[in-house]
Amino acid sequence: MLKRILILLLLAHCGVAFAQEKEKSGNPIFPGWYADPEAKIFGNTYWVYPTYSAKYNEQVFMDAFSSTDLVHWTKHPHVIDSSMVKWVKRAMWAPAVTKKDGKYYLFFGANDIHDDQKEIGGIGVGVSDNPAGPFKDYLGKPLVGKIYNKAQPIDQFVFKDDDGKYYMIYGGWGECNIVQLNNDFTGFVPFKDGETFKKITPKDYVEGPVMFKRKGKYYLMWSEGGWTGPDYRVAYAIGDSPIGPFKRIATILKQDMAVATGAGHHSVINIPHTDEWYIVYHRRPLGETDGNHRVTCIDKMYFDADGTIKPVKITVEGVSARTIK
Ligand code: FUB
Repeated sequence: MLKRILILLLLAHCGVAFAQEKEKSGNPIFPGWYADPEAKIFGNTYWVYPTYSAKYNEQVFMDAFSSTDLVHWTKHPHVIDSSMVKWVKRAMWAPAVTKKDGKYYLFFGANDIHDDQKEIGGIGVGVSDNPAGPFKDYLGKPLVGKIYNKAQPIDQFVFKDDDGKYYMIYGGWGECNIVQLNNDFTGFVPFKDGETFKKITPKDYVEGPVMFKRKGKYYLMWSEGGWTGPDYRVAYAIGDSPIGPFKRIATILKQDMAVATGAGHHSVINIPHTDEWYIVYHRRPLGETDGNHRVTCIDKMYFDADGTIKPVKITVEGVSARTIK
């Protein structure tokens, strides 16, 4: 009898431990090769929009993932694809999603253009009534189809300032531009000095810009190194306005030889009305060398009292369940 009670107690204990373990997201947060994750909060739901990490000719769609607690994720297949955007042929990269006036806009890079005289491609926009899509082609052509300031038109990020202005920060090939979007996202508003495509490239910038505001300061983050290699990483700067100037401060995300390599191209989420921050990024499992074998992960991001960002500890276990009230 005593033996049976002990076994029951042991099983109950294992059950509790298992349940507690389940309350962590784990890393990666969902299965599959997915990179460049754009994490957003719409209402009480977290959304992640990643690049489908495969050969360029296979990158003709994007999936999205949603969660109400950061632990359990639901896949939304093909929220946008090349059947919805006729000029897209390949290399759909790095979605950036924003909500405005009840509509959801998904900005993406496509076709990996190198010569804007001969190729059609660059940064396009999809629009939907639902964060799960389907996102239809908004313009019928790229929003940015030319190369300005030597920045490849890819890796766009949309930032809304407190005054209601929307900015797009973008650029590959080691150059970063900022533009102010017009009211209906069909074009741009020039800056006060007359410039439309303003170069704000910080030292060592490669691609994957992200901007957010905290305590009145503008944080510009970006990826450095080569995305197919192990030392891909994220660095940042702090400025007093969206156009900077931005002086590189430090690397805050990088490989950990005990956990994963190539940690980079990220986004951040801030739980509304709190100072709780998460970083959502891709990395390569230990031992993987295929450039496209990238997985989407989440960890906590913390600030020091002076506003600088603490180096992120990348983990296997991920983060605890966090619902939004
Ligand atoms: O995923 C395709 C490309 O890889 C992105 O546009 C780059 O930022 C790099 O992450």
